[in-house]
Amino acid sequence: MSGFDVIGDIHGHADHLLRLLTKLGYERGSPSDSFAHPDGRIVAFVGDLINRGPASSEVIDIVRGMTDAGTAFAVLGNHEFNLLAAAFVGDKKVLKKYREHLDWFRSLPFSLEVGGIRVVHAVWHPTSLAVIAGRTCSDEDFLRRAITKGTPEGQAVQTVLKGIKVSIPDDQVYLDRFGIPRSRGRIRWWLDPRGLSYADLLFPADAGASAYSGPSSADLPDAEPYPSDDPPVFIGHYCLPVSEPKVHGNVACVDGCVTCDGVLWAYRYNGERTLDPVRLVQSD
Ligand SMILES: [Mn+2]
Repeated sequence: MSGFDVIGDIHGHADHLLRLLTKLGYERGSPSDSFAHPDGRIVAFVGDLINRGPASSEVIDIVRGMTDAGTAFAVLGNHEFNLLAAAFVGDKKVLKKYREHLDWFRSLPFSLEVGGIRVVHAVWHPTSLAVIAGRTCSDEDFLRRAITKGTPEGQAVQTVLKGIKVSIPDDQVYLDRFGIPRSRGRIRWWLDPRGLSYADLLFPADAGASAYSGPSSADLPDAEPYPSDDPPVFIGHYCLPVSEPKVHGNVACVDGCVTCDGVLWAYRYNGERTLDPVRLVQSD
């Protein structure tokens, strides 16, 4: 089997993507001019190709070129989904540069299971994935339901693309990396939350979180811990600081927040069942 290189949220930073692909050994080929690896390796993109950075169009061109050529897969991120939701309701603020790509975004899957790995933007959540199995936003009726609050499809998409959140006690409310106060925090969804403190559970780690108190099971009715013998799963989404561990057994988050820290991350996967942080690669 040739391996996979899983690349984190790019958010319009085409320069980092180009440097990372080159570092990983991908080369621009002919005649398609898209990137391919001489050993047949395949890239898996975890979603959130767009917004924040200066060159979203160039990022889309590179990723589309690779998926068209069969040298990459991509799943949908919450930024692409929000764009599709805005376009669907006719929001005039949808940027012109994205309009020609809407049908392609609509065709992207929410999750992938290929070659022994699983890829999803935020949470591998079996109950939610069962609700949206085989569906994409190309299905207009599905998209309408997915952007409607209170529908099973809407709830499933929220969980899979945005994470599972827990309310944080008032005295632990914190400012996130963008300076936004957070009274709810994303959790390490792969863990069994029973008996864990807020410090154990919040992802990324939150310096203000209590190591002595944690949520009750009733606060986390949606938690579905990830079995340690299930296939490796790769996620993006969590905007992890450089110092935050990214590999947790058979779960790896490759989103190191290229916008905040100027680093785009990848994981070089070669068939191992337990993931190893030495296989993480950073853009230079
Ligand atoms: Mn993101």
